[in-house]
Amino acid sequence: MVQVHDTAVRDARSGAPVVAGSEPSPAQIAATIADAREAATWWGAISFQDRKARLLAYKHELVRRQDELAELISVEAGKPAADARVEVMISITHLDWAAAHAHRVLRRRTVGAGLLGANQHATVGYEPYGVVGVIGPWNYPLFTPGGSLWYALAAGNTVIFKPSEYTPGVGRLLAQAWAEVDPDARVFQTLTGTGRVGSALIDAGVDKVAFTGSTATAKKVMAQAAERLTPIVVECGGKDAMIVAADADLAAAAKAAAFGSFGNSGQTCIGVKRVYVVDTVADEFLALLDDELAGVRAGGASDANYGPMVMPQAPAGIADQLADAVAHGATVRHGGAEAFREPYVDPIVLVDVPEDSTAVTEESFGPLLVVNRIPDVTEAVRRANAVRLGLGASVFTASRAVARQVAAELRVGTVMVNAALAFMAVPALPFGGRGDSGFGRIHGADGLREFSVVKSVSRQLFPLPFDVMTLHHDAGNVGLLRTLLKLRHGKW
Ligand code: TXE
Repeated sequence: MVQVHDTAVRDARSGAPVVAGSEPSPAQIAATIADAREAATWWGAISFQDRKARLLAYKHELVRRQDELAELISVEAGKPAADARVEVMISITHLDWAAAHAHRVLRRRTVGAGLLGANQHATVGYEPYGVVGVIGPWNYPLFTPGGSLWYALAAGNTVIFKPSEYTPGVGRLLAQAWAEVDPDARVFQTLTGTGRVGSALIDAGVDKVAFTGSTATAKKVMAQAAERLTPIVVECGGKDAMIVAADADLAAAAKAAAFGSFGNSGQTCIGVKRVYVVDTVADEFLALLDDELAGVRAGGASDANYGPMVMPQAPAGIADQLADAVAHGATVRHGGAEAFREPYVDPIVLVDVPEDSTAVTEESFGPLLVVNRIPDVTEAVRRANAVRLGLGASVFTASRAVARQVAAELRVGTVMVNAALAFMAVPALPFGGRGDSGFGRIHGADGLREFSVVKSVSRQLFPLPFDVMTLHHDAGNVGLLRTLLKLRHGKW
């Protein structure tokens, strides 16, 4: 039976609880795992085609319920209606891609056996782990966990989703939609609750954990998973830099910086957090950014530019970074104290911020953007790489050679050229970070393999004329091996 246990669903704008709920007991968590494990035996054993058919039926059910889903995302995550719609569209695109590509990516394939293995037929295949525990954040309550949920299901795993305690309703709807299309609803179950439930899920012995959230929490989750040697993929925060070269399309860069920084109230792990603009075009870029931000305000109306900050303590964190930057000599170009109308925070743009201030070195999970002038792109790359977070980055330039070189030098998982956040629309692109932004990949072929266990098979076709896998070596064989090695790998 589907185990779905609700905590309160609340409106991110008013904080008012929408639906009351309670956390699952340890017994209910154990029962959920047992159900998922039982379902994993058949879900992992059916053909790729059968799984694809069920995933596409699930996709159709989510599309049928898209209005309810978008409304729930808007209420719980405080997003304007249009942003919630975009999130649904992008996430469904990923679900479709995972369903359509799992067979091609994961089917068993023959690999070359080489000279030494000439008598072997060698194949590589990808098998499901079994039960995958997905622990998600609240900022993109569908798109972000979907990057694990869809790919884990398509790889043949059953999933137990533990959504953020700020967005339990979306998690509940996803499980209920599955139950609508699959008689065995144990394939996709949701357990709502706080981090305690996430921790209990790991303790209950899922076969793989997919975590998305803060670096601090990721370290706790990883330490706990280590106790059972449970493999984990970790998607954490970011401090993405946008590099604007002298030959950039400055209007496009300013538009991308505005949306990439302030969309979703800046609560985007791969949002634009720092702009490094070549000083010869900095004034022009800043003037264009001013134009982009003219009249942009946070608000509760469904047509607001962006919504509230979801976490009650988040505005204080942004205020601290603002104060630290100003205290170290930064200039406030937009915002300042008057930007704080909690839970709303209007755009804050700081210019010439010292690189050692917290507004540069730490994640700003809110509407705060740093714009620093730099002498050239080389210095921009150095500064971009100087922080421990390495999720994504973007570079605006007319030169493909410069774009290629900058992309190669940036120590991040995703680089966008002449755009911000564009990767989200390309399901084939794996997504993930380096350093404090985490490790492992979701999305794309790598995302499907992230939720698979590799199994190699070699089948002997005939015995070799000389046997080297023996306890009784023939002196002649040793001499033959010596000659073969020299012939095959020796230096001529
Ligand atoms: O994270 P938290 P939040 C990052 C974003 C920011 C953070 C905000 O950059 O840093 O996430 O999201 C559960 N054992 N990303 O506040 O607090 C908790 O209940 C097990 C990056 O949600 O870390 C929630 O479900 N679980 C991302 C989840 O962990 C625990 C995109 C995350 O909570 C737990 C979005 C514990 N001990 C946000 N403690 C990306 N890279 O894609 C808490 N949880």
